[in-house]
Amino acid sequence: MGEDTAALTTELALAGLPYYACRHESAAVGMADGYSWATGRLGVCMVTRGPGLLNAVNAARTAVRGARRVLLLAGDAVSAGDWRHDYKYVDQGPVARSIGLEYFSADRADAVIPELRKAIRSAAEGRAAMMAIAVDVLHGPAIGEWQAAPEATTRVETSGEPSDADVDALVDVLAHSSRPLILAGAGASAPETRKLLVELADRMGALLGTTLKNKDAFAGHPFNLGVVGGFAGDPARDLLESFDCVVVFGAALTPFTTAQRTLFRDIPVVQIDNVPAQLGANQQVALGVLADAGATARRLLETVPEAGRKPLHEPATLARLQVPLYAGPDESVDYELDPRALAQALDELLPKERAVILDSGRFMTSPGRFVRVPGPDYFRITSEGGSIGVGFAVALGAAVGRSDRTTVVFIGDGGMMLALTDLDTAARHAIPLLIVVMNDHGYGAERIHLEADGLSTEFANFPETDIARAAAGLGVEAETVRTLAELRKIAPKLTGRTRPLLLDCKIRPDITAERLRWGATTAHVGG
Ligand SMILES: Cc1ncc(C[n+]2csc(CCOP(=O)(O)OP(=O)(O)O)c2C)c(N)n1
Ligand SMILES: [Mg+2]
Repeated sequence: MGEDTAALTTELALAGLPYYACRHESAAVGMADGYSWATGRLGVCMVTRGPGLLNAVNAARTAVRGARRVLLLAGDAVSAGDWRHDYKYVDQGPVARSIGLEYFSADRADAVIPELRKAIRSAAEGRAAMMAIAVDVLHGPAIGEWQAAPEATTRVETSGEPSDADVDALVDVLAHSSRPLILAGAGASAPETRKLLVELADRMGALLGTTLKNKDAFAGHPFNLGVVGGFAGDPARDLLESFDCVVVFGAALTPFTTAQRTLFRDIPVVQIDNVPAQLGANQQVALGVLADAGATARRLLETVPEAGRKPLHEPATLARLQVPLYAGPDESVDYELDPRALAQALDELLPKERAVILDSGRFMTSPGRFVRVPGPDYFRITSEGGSIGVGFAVALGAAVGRSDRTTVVFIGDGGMMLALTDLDTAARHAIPLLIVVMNDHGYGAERIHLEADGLSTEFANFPETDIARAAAGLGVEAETVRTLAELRKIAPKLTGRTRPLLLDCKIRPDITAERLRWGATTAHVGG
């Protein structure tokens, strides 16, 4: 709230609009983002002009980069006047545009409705938008009448069929392969497409892998290899070099998926995508097919003959897919956990119907690799804008939007210290978010860079912070966890929650789940 938005906020809340009052403006935007991600609906947030907007930009950048359906409302300086003595004055348009927000504003009452309609349309189509209304207009009489809200046109896959020539070329490549991998990205995440890809894998003798964005799309299927790339689990790590061909459906083959371009260098890569710029953009491909993932899978099912030999479907190979995602040792000590073993234990203990959201930092690899979700709609990383701390609010918003499932956020101690303020929001609104702090008392990601530079990590380390007590002080039930035995003891608290719970998990700063690379080195790639 500010002098500009206080009356509007109050009137909207009194009119019955669901209202969640955050403390930090960045959290307001993050919550709108998370709500929209979890529900597919528009997420609306409101901040005060000037400093409120400046506080909001970090999460707004994340929403822009993630193409989220977010509408940010704010006040603006009076429509005409001398702003030299207005401390809150900021030229908001350039600020908003510089981070990629679509900017709309009204300095007259009759401009409010038309501009707001444009802003809503933009946001609903995934171009996060800001609408600023001058203070005097906000406090003055309304002009015009609101018609039904503009239709939110969600992006749908087009019906792009592959050409006959492309289908022939594809069939030809596949004829030379006996150990194929089907790799499905976000462009192949529609349930119908997933079903077709499963049938195709069966026909071709292929295994089924996904990008991180499409994590666990094939969860539970015997051919499921899991995530391919730096965030692969241990079963995939052992098998990823045994393929002789990769067919990529709806994925951009980013360095995340190719583990910094260490994967698939010596085998034919076929890429199918309905975005022309995506084909071959990140990695050279033997064949690029401009078409929809689903349409192409359907055509292949009509044309590709049943494979004679299916070595990848032999029991010995399929058994290797069943080993735990983390198959290494538990190197916990009695006061600090091995983050890999912690993630694995939480995978077992968290309610099955769980949405997992990751804040950013070195810790991400453990929950990212070893905690499973029911499907891709249940998993989100929040590094789109490169910020730490934003994921906490995204998770709060997601938990508000989908009370039918458990929402869990994994966050580092650095990110949590930035987001601490809005633990109060979680408590006040009784948002049943599970917060897992991966606490290595420092900036683990920076330690990696400093070590690589041969420098001391002294200034990336912090003395131990008692985050559990800080959380309790803000009204959030919290536990400090130093051992797996302690975790198991409090496990009953993880289910059936009606209020937030924070676990301050003390982890070893000297251990991390490696982000995988193949070939010369398996060293962690810090980012
Ligand atoms: C807002 C912001 N500040 C700083 C950074 C730089 N940064 C990236 S990762 C990281 C470490 C975060 O520490 P923590 O949340 O504890 O995660 P860890 O790497 O220790 O697992 C920092 C400071 C950033 N990306 N965003
Ligand atoms: Mg840390």
